[in-house]
Amino acid sequence: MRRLLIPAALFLSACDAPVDDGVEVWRFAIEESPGSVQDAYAQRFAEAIASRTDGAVDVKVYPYGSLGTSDHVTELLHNGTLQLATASPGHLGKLIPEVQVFLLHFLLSDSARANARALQDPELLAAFQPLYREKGFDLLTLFSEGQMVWTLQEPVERPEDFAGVKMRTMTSPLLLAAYEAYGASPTPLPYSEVYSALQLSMIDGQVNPIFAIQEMSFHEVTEVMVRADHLPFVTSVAAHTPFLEALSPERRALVDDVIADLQPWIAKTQVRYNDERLDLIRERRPDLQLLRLDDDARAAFAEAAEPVRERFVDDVGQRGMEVLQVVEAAVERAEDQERGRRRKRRR
Ligand code: 6CS
Repeated sequence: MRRLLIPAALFLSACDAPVDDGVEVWRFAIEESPGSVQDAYAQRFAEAIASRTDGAVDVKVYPYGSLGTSDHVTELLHNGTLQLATASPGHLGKLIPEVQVFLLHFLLSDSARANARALQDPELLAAFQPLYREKGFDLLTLFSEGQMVWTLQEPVERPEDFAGVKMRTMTSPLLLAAYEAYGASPTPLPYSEVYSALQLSMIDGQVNPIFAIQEMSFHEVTEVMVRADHLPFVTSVAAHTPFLEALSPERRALVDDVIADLQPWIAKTQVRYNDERLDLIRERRPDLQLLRLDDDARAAFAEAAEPVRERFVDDVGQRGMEVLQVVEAAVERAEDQERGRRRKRRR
């Protein structure tokens, strides 16, 4: 991990949150820029906490870059410099290998509603909590930021079309296997280096939800966007465990309440962000080719991706197998419940 220069004011001695002029400060770092889905979440969380504590707690949001890369943010959460942070499996998988289950293609649903439901499944959350705890974190929630879309120089309609394509991936090791399964040449890079790597043709493509493609201007250095509904971008919100444990029971309950309240809101907000940003991309790059893979093409990718599940279990071991089963069951339940909801509405 690269060395990080942390602003001196961030150094803390205790696990208690710092107090500034009588106001308790909770530092919440995100892995994205202002205007992103994670920023919307963190700002809304901050507003809710400020209003429900009558201003006694100030949640300060640190956007991507202000504290380094995702790995740096995770390190700062671990040592208690931060109280709260988003931690995405695409990077966090290096520290908690089991979270890489959320990087397996075609495991989650192609329905945003079903994914939102599955990620709140109590059994699923309970399976991950001890894995976070072992590393000194509390898992507060998981949410989807929308289906990831491939941005490429050439169209890809079958797995074979990926042969030799230099794909940027996030830094969790399983992502290499995911793209090698399609015959691509994956290159892990931090988020901040993707635009220049595309511009300099060091990579041919990358994969992210649409709002992120627009926000990071990847559409400027791309010819084709391909939507396969192969994987929603999942993130987690985590807290430094000693910080949570030092909270009064009322404050602890407040955190849980606010997190629960935000869940339906973020599920809708991410859909809106992705829709709006697609319109912006279309406006700014009318020549950009937009491809949506049909069921046949998706089935070919799903088949090519299948062996990566075994690879995940081989690499991660028994606990990998367990979380895979838990996630599969949660997705099945969520899809059933969504089908039931749609049937009821039709009646
Ligand atoms: O691609 C990445 O590295 C990043 N993508 C998103 C949408 N959020 C954070 C993550 O680090």
